Amino acid sequence: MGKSAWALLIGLLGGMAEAASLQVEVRDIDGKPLSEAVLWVEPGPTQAKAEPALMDQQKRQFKPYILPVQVGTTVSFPNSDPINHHVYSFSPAKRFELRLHQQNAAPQEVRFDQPGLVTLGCNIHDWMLGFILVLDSPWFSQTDAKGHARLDFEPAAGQQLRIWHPRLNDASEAMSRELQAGSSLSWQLSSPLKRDPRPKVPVLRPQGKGGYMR
Ligand SMILES: [Cu+2]
Repeated sequence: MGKSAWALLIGLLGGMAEAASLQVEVRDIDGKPLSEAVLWVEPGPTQAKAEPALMDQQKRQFKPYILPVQVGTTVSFPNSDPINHHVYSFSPAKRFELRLHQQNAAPQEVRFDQPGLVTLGCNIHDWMLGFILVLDSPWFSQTDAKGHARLDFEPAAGQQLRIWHPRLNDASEAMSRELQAGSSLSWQLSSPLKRDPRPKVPVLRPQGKGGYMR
């Protein structure tokens, strides 16, 4: 094969994005599985499809509690409760407020165009707390009840696996790891988890004809 043919072949191979899949298991310092932790690989491609996502209001709580999205994602905020919510964020990555009226009103949408953590609250229900983690990568996943997550990504030099959860002690170990060749990774945290920041949700009290209080 001539020199130019080799160059062409190498060029073709280099251009082929080979997908990899990584199984991650996250455990706390006591070996208990950590669920809902967000894991992602960065850097990722800047241009990738950002699929729409949903942050619902259910039983006077945000659902899901933690929502990872890629930069550029439009998140819709439906209201599944028969009462109003007044959702807000003061986070620098995205400041907004939404008055969500009773069930069946068309959901409102917010586009998240900057990476960062967006903390959600509700002006009517002080205990409501939720997070939208806006990531500069389309390669993310979340741990299940067993602390397991599967990440699909395209390997490249210099990539890191990163983790976020509201109970992680970010002052401690680096919240990122070099990605090593291999298909599974066990990540045991080396410092204790912080307290769960979620305030207690008051017990629902029926009022009148089956409605809620507030
Ligand atoms: Cu509310």
